[in-house]
Amino acid sequence: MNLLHNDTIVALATPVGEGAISVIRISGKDAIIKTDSFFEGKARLTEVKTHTIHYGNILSDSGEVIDDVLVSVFINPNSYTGEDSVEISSHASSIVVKRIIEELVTKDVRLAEPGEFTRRAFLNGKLDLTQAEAVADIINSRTEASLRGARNQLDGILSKKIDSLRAELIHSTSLIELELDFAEEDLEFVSKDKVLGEIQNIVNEIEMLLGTYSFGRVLRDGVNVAIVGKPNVGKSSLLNYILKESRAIVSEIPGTTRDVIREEVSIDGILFKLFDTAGIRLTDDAIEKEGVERSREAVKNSDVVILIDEVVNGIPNELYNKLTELIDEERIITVLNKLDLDNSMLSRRASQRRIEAPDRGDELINETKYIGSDIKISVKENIGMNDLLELLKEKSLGNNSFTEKSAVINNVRHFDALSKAKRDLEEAVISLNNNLSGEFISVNLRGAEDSLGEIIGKVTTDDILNNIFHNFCIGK
Ligand SMILES: Nc1nc2c(ncn2[C@@H]2O[C@H](COP(=O)(O)OP(=O)(O)OP(=O)(O)O)[C@@H](O)[C@H]2O)c(=O)[nH]1
Ligand SMILES: [Mg+2]
Repeated sequence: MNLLHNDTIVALATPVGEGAISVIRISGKDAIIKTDSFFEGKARLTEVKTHTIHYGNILSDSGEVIDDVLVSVFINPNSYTGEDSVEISSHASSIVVKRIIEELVTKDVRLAEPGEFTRRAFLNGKLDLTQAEAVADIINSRTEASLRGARNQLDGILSKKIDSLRAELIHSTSLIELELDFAEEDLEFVSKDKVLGEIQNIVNEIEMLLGTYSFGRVLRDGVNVAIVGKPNVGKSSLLNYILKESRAIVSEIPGTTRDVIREEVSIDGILFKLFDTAGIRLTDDAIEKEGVERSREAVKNSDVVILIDEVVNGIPNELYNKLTELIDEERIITVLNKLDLDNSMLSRRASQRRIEAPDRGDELINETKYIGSDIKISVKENIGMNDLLELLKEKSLGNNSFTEKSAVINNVRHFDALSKAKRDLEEAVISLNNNLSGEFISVNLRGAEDSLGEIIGKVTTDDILNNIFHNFCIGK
């Protein structure tokens, strides 16, 4: 997509369909004049001040009134895109909207591509790239935490951080290049230690940002949680409890859930995508086998797995080991359910993971077959459920101290660019320590500078832009 940036574009900015109002957005050098050419109101739009609203009729080519509307006028550079822009608020009828846009198209106004308004805002310096990405994140956010995270990015918290790292880097590079200009042979750095310290400092900061990635992703995309275990242990009951509705069928017949059931719920503003799976056991039943296969897939795609069994059984070691082949041990929560059936009810409270004999008859105790659990609960009697939810949040967010107010990265583009910058800087440190020629060091520093610049859009290519704006909706 190689778009002209000075033509005039139009798109519906509000959802398609019936409603109170639709907003049609027009931007580009002829936005005002073209709108004025089919608008009949008290004032000529070409003569009004910026940021004013005007009531009038939109007329068809033949002079028929299509709709009465409010037109907002924004004169460059004081608009979202930085260009002359107009917003027509019409009645929200798909026919009205269609006719207004068609009229504009006959006046050589082009239909906008997805994200083209925001792309222009970026090209005109209204937003940097992380802010443009945040606009898409705000639109897509489905929980309060993801909204706050995106809002903070749009406010420029991440941009400022990257910008200041880049400025520090440019400073170090200039020190090195200054030496290059003066030194003939071996660089006798007056400032070698200083530069090393500066670069190391930037590396540390980058590492910290990289460390926020999983938190940022959780904020933005939510957490995938698979609930797995043997049949009949209460997986679907747990799902229903968390959702606060009887979504999955619960029965005393083992093998009730055959397929993976996927549901979403927001807990404290974080989106959890829950996958209730078919009970895992060896079986000849073809459907059940397929269900078990799907459970495996759900586990592979999850961020956290809840492995559940009954207090009278214990967590089966074999199943636990199988899970660890698919997912990191750190991300498994082991839960023993049906604590209400345990006569002794020894600990009503959550017990931390420890190797313990399962609570079953002496003759069945076999420490190699069972392992201890993170927590004991009863879904039925509501015992330990809050502790379980807390544990789930803790596993999902990790025990880090970031908040939505910290500079946080949440997208793979930022992660890759920062990783590359870090690699370049680490090479520069090695070169410095080995007293290699300043030219080597300078190349690495410049590479890192470009990577940081890519994040905020100081350095950019059409490919990067196309990739980003391609995911936007039309009209944004
Ligand atoms: N006593 C007691 N029964 C429970 C508890 N939680 C679930 N159950 C019962 O255990 C049985 C199985 O529950 P489900 O939630 O269907 O179990 P599941 O793990 O989804 O089973 P499958 O889908 O067959 O793999 C049902 O009769 C539930 O009522 C609990 O905490 N205590
Ligand atoms: Mg079930």
